[in-house]
Amino acid sequence: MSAILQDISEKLQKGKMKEVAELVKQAVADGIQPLTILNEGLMPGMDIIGERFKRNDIFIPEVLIAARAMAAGTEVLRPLLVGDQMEEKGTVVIGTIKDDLHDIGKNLVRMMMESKGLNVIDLGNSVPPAKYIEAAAKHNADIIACSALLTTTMVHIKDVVKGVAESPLAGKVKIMIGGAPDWTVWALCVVFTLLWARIAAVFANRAQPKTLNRATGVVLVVLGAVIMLFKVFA
Ligand code: B12
Repeated sequence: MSAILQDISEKLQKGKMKEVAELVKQAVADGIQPLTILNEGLMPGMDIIGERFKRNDIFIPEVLIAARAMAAGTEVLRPLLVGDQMEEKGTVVIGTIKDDLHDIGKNLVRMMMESKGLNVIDLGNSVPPAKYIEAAAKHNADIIACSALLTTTMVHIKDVVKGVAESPLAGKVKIMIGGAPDWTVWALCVVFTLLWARIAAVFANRAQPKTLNRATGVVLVVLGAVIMLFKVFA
């Protein structure tokens, strides 16, 4: 890692908001690619914060100030990553799911989507499932994107899937989910969503009941439970 990227990572960990923004500007001026600054400067800093938070080496206030520094850095990169898009390729409604306040990853995904010419409607954080569906209908969206970082909040994603399956948006809007810092959470998210999508589809009578493969659902749930137990007790 170059010295300036290392410096960005270290200042981010210390929560030095202004210095991170200045260093990011400096790195841009030095000709370092915005994605390199993001992936090799800002993100590694946040990863270390995550690890230290997990070990109880630091606590919420330190994480919050590091998160603010990360946001200051990504704001500098935002116009460079997003660029000028002439033609809109579709509309995405994005938000962090109900009761979840983590929005750094969601904001990055928004920027990446905007950089690809998508019109992104950002609903912010702690978004109730019904609000995604209302917004998607209002803006004629092609995609609903849900971010969830907590094991306790990811379960609300199934209500988005269910809500879409039971609304006139069924079959028109695609649902993207992401944001797990931990692969167990992600695996469980996928399991719940797939399972719920199947159940909702059958109840809504929009799929042939014969196509419901119960064995797949059972295997996914068992797999999710085994992964979770392994993670908790290993
Ligand atoms: C920053 C942070 C906070 C900040 C959030 C500030 C903010 N504005 O976002 C604060 C201090 C508020 C916070 C609070 C809490 N946090 Co916190 N937090 C983190 C931390 C350290 C970093 C998250 C982050 O921003 N990462 C950087 C971004 C860029 O990565 P990302 O979010 O994963 O996003 C990327 C991908 O996942 C993906 N992505 C994200 N969203 C989406 C959406 C779609 C559609 C797609 C396709 C992709 C995608 O793209 C992004 C770019 O690559 C993580 C640890 C970690 N390792 O992740 C814990 C972590 C998520 N927090 C955790 C916890 C427990 C909490 C609290 C409950 C703590 C408490 N006791 O109060 C509270 C909950 C508050 C709430 N109700 O939401 C746990 C969650 C554990 C779990 N399995 O549930 C973690 C994993 C820490 C840990 N190891 O214990 N937290």
